[in-house]
Parts: sequence; C-alpha cells; structure tokens
Amino acid sequence: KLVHKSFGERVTLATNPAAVKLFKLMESKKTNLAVAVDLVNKSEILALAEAIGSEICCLKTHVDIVQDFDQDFITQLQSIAAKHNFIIFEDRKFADIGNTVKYQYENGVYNISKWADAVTVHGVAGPAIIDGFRDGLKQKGAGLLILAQMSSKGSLCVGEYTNQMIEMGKQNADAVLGFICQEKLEAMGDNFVLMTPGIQFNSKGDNMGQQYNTPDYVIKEKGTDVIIVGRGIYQSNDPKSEAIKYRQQSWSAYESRL
Ligand code: 5FU
Repeated sequence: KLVHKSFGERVTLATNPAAVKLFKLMESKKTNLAVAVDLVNKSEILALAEAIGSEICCLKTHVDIVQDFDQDFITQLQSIAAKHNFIIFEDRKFADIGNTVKYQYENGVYNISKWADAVTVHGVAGPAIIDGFRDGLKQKGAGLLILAQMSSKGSLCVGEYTNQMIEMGKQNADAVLGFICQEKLEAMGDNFVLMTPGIQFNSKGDNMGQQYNTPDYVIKEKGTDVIIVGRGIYQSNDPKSEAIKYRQQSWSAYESRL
C-alpha cells in the first residue's frame, strides 16, 4: 500500500514551478478536479470556463479544435483563469524531435508557450525532446506532463515504456510537472502531480476506445492526484452542478487516503 502525503507537504518537494503552483492551488482551493473542455466554439468554451471555474484546479484545452480561435480567446480564457484561480493546460501531445517541438510550442498560430501553464508530451522520440521546451517553459514558469499511460483500449504506453517515461520525468524534474497516468507507481515519487483522464460516473466507455473509471476508484485504489473529466461534465444538462459532484467525490477520496 502506498503512503500518501498531502498536497501541502508536496509543495516543498516539487521542483518544477508549475507543479509548485498547482500543489498550492489544490491545497488552498480544495479541488483536484480538472475539466477537459473539448468544445469547438470560443464562446461555448469561455461560457463553460466561467460557469465551472470556481470548482476546478485545471482547465484542459485542445486548442487545435477551436474553429474560431483568435488571440482574444486566449486573453479571455486567461482572465477567467486568473479570476477563478485555475491553471490552463494544453493537451497537445507533442512527440517530434527537440528542434521541431520547439517551433510547435513557441510558434505557429497558437503560440502555446505564451499562455499554457502545462503541456502534454509523448516521450517516444527519447529524452532530448525535453530540451526543445526548456526556453519556453522557463519564460512562463510552465511544466510538462509526460504521458506514462493512456486511458484508451489497447494503449501501447505500458510496462517498460511506462517505466522509461517515469525515468525521463525524474531526470528532468526541473521541466516536468508530472505524469498523465492511470495509476501511481512507486517510482513516480511525491514531487510530481499525477493526472488521470478516462473518468465518468455514468459510462464505462465510448465507441472509439475510451475507457472510464470513477474518481473514487482512481484516487483511492490507484493513487492518482487529479481527475480529468470531459464529456461527463461538458455534455451534461447542468455542467456546474455536475462539476460540483465530481469535485466533491474526488476531494473526499483524496482526503480519505491521507
Ligand atoms: F492522455 C490522454 C488519455 O490517456 N486519455 C484521454 O482521454 C488524454 N485524454 C484526453 O482526456 C482526451 O483527449 C480528452 O480531451 C479527455 C477525455 O475526455 P472524455 O470526454 O472525458 O472522454
């Protein structure tokens, strides 16, 4: 059985600035709920962010699905994040060589490095990918989330690959905020934030490989820190009250393991 430290204790162990910020935020705001807002219109995303902002620690974006993306979208999202005190994390899943991801992170239409507090990375190209992020991360005080495991059926991020991803994080703890995973493995330690997608109360999965667990299960039984909920919240009739339910279950699961 794993022994769990509180987010407050883990603030002092974290070495990435965004990890420090997130542990502090979760401890003070008392929420470990992240919401994946996979909507395709700027106004819908901003309205949802405003509605649920008080309940969440992170808002996860897929910025490349936003049909009417513009700089004003980012400006408004950042002001909602500041008002309600949550971080913004872009689930871009970078996976190329260091030199290319540097361009993808800092340039193009989205300028992700200017506004995202965290971004996701596949380590399949090897650890040098992280060098492509260092300048951009430093300027913003941001962090990387390494994909150690995935929620989808037949995922190849398993076994020795997962172990190598944990090792990559530990070797680059200045740049790495944490892991996207389905369970806490002992090697992950206490200085990283663990985030788990594939969470829903009322469904076991979709028809495209997604697999769901409950907040209770992944936090108590699997030892994760933050749950990432998408359709379970943004497709519900009342996203705000649904977010409150996910928040309550995930926070009390966290408290019960201390
Ligand atoms: F890394 C991962 C993963 O392993 N599974 C995921 O589902 C990321 N995701 C993301 O979490 C995915 O891209 C969606 O944005 C979100 C889950 O959304 P859902 O609607 O709750 O299934």
